[in-house]
Amino acid sequence: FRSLADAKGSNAPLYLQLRKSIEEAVRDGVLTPGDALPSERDIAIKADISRVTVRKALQNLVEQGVLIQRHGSGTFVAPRIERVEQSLSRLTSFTEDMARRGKLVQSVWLERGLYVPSPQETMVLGLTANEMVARVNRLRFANEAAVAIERASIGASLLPNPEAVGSSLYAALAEHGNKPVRAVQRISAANLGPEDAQLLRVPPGAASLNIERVSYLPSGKVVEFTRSIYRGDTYDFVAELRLAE
Ligand code: 16G
Repeated sequence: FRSLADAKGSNAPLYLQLRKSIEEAVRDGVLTPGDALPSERDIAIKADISRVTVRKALQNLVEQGVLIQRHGSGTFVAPRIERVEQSLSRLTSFTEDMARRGKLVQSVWLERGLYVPSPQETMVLGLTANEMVARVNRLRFANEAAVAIERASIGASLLPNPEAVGSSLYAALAEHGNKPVRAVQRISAANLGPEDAQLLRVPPGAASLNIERVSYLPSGKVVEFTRSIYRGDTYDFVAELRLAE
């Protein structure tokens, strides 16, 4: 960061100069994923600029997904996003997919509990009169990188206690004998709004793949209606196609 002191006098605002020098250090491999940055105070002293300026530059880089902040332990270079190939011909859960790839799965709860269903949930899930809906909304991580936002709705008769869902929704459904065996998915491209972008640690407007999944029990009853938002720079969906007869 010393070079910043030398660069003083350049026209660009100081926080942008600091941002650029950190971006270059990451790009050139001087700083690698997982590396801890010095404290705000140390950077401010070394670069001879105010802490407010340092904070602004770091916050900017957190918003851009270059850095991550962990409460209490500091600022780190964000984990590298590795693209994932995902089959479109097998019905699997996020936990199963990531475990197969040897990735660490983590989730942060956004919302979980029993709610009065929306008309769309009632229709898609075929809820009975007065049946509540279990909502299991999560931000999902693979190897510490936020990769997807998932909002799952399940009829309360199939998942009466959403609070008890542990790390895997499908495992919780299996415990009730309600694991889906078939699903229909719709995939569409979109651009992330500011809130979802912030959750996924990418700039607003970044590309996403939005996936709706409706899954079924062997009886044909709908189990799950899930809206997922995947980072556009993370997933390749792959399917095997056969010649139409
Ligand atoms: C997958 C499914 C999602 C399902 C979740 C269960 C897609 C697009 N979505 O992410 O519908 O709810 O797996 O994962 O594939 P879990 O058992 O790890 O909670």
